[in-house]
Amino acid sequence: MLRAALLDVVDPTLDRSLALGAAGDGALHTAIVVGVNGVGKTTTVGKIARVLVAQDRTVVLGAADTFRAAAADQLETWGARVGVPVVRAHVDGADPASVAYEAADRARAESAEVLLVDTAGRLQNKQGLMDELGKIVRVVSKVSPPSEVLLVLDATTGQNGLTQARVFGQVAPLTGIVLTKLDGTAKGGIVLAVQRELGVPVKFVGLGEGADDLAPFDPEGFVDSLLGQ
Ligand SMILES: Nc1nc2c(ncn2[C@@H]2O[C@H](COP(=O)(O)OP(=O)(O)O)[C@@H](O)[C@H]2O)c(=O)[nH]1
Ligand SMILES: [Mg+2]
Repeated sequence: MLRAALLDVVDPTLDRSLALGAAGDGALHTAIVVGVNGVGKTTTVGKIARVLVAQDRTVVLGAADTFRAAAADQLETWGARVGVPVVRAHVDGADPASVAYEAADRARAESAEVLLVDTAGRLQNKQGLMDELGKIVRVVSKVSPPSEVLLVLDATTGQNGLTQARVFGQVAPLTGIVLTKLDGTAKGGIVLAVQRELGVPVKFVGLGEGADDLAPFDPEGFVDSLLGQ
């Protein structure tokens, strides 16, 4: 009965596919990845790019975490690994929104099919972060309104995951959740509450640090793992 009740909460009927159009549809589709520091945003961007490349789609990455140069370096490493171009700031501390815009502009100029924008997640300055993310969404929307805004949550997060969801949900309508670090001992049960709070599904899970360690969310497997089966 518990298993059935949990499965009901997870809701296996939700559409968990990425709303990024179809190969060859001629349009540019944009996804923005948000979440607090260290949850796995940059890694997730790299992994999603890998999935898209495997589907023969052309991808551009935007490094809109300009706070630390290392963040753009990390995304560039992912770009090289999966074979997609990365647009990054020319100077340290550049405006994240202008980098995001430049990435969108390049994606459009190159007739790329998907733009993935990586962002910073310093929650310490909530208003600053919201302003920054809001501006990123606005400028990118001038070129290609994001059809996905993915919230990345770390499976080790507890109740704070709900706070994160509320904060980021105020910036832009979130369209999906990525639950990372599910390869560890944490089971990530908080996503059930987050999914209900936001009304959007968990779409992917992160199962490691490698390029292929991203999997579609499996409601049954998730519930069984929660129940220790
Ligand atoms: N074990 C594990 N580690 C992950 C996963 N996703 C990301 N990481 C690691 O978590 C750390 C932070 O990831 P990063 O993408 O830089 O987080 P960001 O600050 O949100 O961009 C890095 O060491 C990643 O390799 C995952 O699914 N499993
Ligand atoms: Mg990052």
